[in-house]
Amino acid sequence: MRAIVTGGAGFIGSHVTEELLRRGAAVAVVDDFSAGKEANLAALKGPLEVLRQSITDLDGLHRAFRGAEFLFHLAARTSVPRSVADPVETNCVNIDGTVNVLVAARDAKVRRIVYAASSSAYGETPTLPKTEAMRPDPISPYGVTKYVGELYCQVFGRCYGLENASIRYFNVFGPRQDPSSPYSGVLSQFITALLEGRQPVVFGDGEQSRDFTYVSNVVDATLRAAETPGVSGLVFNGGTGGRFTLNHTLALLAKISGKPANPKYDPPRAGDIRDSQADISLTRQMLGYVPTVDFEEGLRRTWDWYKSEQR
Ligand code: UD2
Repeated sequence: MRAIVTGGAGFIGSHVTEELLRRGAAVAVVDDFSAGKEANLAALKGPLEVLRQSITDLDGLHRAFRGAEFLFHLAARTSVPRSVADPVETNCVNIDGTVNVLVAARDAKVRRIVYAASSSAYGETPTLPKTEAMRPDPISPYGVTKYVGELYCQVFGRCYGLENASIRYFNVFGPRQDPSSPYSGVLSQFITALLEGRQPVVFGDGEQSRDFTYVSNVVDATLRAAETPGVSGLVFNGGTGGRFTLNHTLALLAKISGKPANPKYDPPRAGDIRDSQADISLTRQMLGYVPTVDFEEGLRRTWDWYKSEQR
């Protein structure tokens, strides 16, 4: 099997790449290294090709995708606040880039594309947990772009017969998540703050909640979306079904690390959702997905990884 992973040098993409290699696939990573890192791929073993290539360049994608059977599309400008600060850039990469990926996948006769969608598509829809049947109502430019990507995948299925499935990732965390940007995921920020003896910063009152999902769970859901027959055109939640506040998360981290969390509270961020939680019944039923690493275990593994990186 030859698989392409766009964004394969990034946090989640490198874990998808690692698992594909472990299962015997030949993998080509397509990444412009704007957020991806060589270091994320350094320890991976197997037939891996790394192509420095932006998804905003259609000709380059046509060359890169030749001979590909499966395509995992994870390349994106992530981050809600970055999209609020620069909606044009987020739109250009996440929507124009995704259309390029779909055109090149169609022309390369890829068997199926799996798209990394986002829980941000739900916005502030009042009901929890979120089911895929709810009408999306994003409240940030980032959420709009990730939702439009799903629609484009489905439309490429209808218009050109390109098989597709989308997994809406719910606040994924784990080893290799880059903590260094102000736009980095909250758990990478909290953990490195504690390790470096800094105060973690909480935007808002800390009572907002997320379905924090350890990365191996979404990797499993993503590969199932590629290999399960009869799911083309569908969208699945990739979460755990749980929900934890930031305050509770800091208490857990204090317990794991043995260090007091002592957070600093700043004003809330624009575009932020209050609560997020996945209903994973459909993913369970149609893909046979069961999350195997729970939040606390995931936090422990993640803490251990950042600690080992510090040395
Ligand atoms: C959104 C999506 C997520 C993924 C991600 C990609 C939702 C519910 N989730 O994550 O699925 O697509 O975007 O970027 O839309 N925070 C702090 N201190 C910090 C950093 C963040 O308090 O140092 C807060 C932040 O204000 C927010 C929460 O932590 O309330 C989570 O923020 P995040 O950036 O980790 O993820 P989020 O929910 O925007």
